[in-house]
Amino acid sequence: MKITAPNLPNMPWQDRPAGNSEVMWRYDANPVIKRDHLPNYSNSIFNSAVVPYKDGYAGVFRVDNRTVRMRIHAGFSKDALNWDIDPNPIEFVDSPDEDAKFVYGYDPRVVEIDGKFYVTWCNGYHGPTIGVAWTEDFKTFHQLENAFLPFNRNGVLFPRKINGKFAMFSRPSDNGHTPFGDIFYSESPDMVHWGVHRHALGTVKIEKGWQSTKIGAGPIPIETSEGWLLIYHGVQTSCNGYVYSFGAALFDLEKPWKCIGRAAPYLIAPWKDYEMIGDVPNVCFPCASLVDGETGRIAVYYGAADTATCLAFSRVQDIVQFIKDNPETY
Ligand code: BMA
Repeated sequence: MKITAPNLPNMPWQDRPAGNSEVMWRYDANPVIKRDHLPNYSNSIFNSAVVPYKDGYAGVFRVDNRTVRMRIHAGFSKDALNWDIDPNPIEFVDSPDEDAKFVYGYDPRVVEIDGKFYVTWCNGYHGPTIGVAWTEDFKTFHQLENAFLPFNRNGVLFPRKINGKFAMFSRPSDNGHTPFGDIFYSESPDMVHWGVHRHALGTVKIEKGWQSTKIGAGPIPIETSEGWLLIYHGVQTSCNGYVYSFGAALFDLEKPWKCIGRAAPYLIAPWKDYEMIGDVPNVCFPCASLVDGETGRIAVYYGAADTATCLAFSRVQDIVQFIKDNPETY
């Protein structure tokens, strides 16, 4: 299987522990970024995005500060484990208009497309919608128009143009703790005007399972010869509230709104104390992954309990096989 990703021989990695047969396993030193990483400032650092940058890594981090307001901060790392996060939030420049400025920021994603790094995040505009900006150095961030009408969350760009257009998954929602939600696909000629919307993936309502309430795209989709591999979160409504897990699906390379495979079981669900205990209990929320194109090693960055940032490992080939071996037939 061919994986379109750079070679990252120095990316974070741990072999599957002896005796473990799970498709995905956790970093044994989780959380990799703790809630108090920015002393006297951060309340929590989670649902954050990292990418390869120069001879190391860069990232955009969701930092809720101690007024518990949601901000996004840039950061750099040599090894993608030890992060130097700017204590000051990103201040966007060039916002096209008063009506398209940064209001708040959460759940960022980052992707490199044709040499520019694009950031999408949940921005405020009469409720949540998808903010978009670009940077070349993770110091100056140029803001573009919000991609969609409110309410929307989980805007996740594809890593290349598809049929000549930028492409994005998103999840239309409401203004609250949305109790519904499917993943849609949209395209744009210019990163400003988005249209040609297609329904891509729905919830699985049967027996109130892990992805029965709502779902949302997670890390940037990974291009493989078998299709686009998407890791996405799914939410179940339990008698104790929402439970956020994550799983995997494959989409057609040319028509990425067409799902060609989806695993019925989740990859990771909140089992560990640091996923079950925190500001919002029972949340595993993936926003980024690093993939080594040569070996297929993947490190998924996910927010744990809306408090800290964690890592889990697998191989892209193994996740694709897991989808094939455990198909959701609903
Ligand atoms: C979602 C977002 C995420 C968060 C999750 C669980 O609506 O706000 O940032 O991780 O809820 O609280």
